[in-house]
Amino acid sequence: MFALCRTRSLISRASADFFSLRAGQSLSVCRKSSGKRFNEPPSAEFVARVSGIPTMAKLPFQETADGLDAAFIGVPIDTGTSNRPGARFGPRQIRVESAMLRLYNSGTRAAPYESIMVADIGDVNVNVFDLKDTCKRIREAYRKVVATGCIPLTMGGDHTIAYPILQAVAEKYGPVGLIHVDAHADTSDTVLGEKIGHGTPFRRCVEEGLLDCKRVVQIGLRGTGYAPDSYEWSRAQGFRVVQAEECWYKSLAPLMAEVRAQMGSGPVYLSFDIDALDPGFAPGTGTPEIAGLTPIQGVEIVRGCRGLNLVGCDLVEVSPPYDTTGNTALTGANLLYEMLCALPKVKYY
Ligand SMILES: [Mn+2]
Repeated sequence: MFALCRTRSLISRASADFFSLRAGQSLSVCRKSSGKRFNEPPSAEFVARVSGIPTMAKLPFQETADGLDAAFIGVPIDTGTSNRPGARFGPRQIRVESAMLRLYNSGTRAAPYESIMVADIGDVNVNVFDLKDTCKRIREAYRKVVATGCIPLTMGGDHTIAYPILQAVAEKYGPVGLIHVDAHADTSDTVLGEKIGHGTPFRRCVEEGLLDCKRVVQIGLRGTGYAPDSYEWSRAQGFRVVQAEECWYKSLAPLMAEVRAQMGSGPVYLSFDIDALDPGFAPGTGTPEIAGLTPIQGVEIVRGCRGLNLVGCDLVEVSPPYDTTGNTALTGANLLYEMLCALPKVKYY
């Protein structure tokens, strides 16, 4: 199911002495080799950032979600993309740019690696020739991940993937609340006659009863549409729609207080399309729209999810071929780290 080098932690442990690492330090620090209770990334004080096989945040790799509270998972597809391709390379580039992530969140004093067990469990083995088969593969892979209560932190991949992920999540938890951050509503019925694609996932989710529609918010929507009110369908379902114009010039911390009240104590899924951010900050994406959110507002949204019963998160639509500086993947990696910090049970100082 998940494909990555199974011998990675063995290699890094065996090579630790060879590369004169300090006792207890290896290219990734896993519980077994370090004597620590939880996995944690190695410090760049002792292990060069550019060394090792790039896993998310330089965490240990393992093949399944067994024993994990949260798992980083890649879903490398872009067959559902309507414009610029390239998101299939998103998980790899996010992992590469994540090498800068350190242990503690200096802004919030979160210490995720002191209280929950997290690892990178590789990628879903997608079918790049068949989107429907890919959706089936994703659903089956995520069923196994969520079965034990592990929270998936997904690196996309285009936004199609949110549909099969939410199928697996709702099967476990029932209809979930959704915090959907995006330039687009992604609620089209069909695109070019197709029901499955990155413009349709949340329409399919509603049709299948996967969402608790009174607990859905869409933030950052903007751009041109096919009707005067592009978000009429969303509102008709009971979603709260917060268009980008309502976000301009202001902190989103007050909005997130309202969102927390809307979500209550029920299960919540966070789906963050990187195109919610302005393409000046995050140009490496499939369907950019101008006048979007700032990275600060993106961080405020994710930090504002702390205290919610988050059961899954994704960061989708990073397209490395259009990301000439790496800043889009870097931003994605940092938002994923912020998602990790927002999870239940994470310790804060
Ligand atoms: Mn989207």
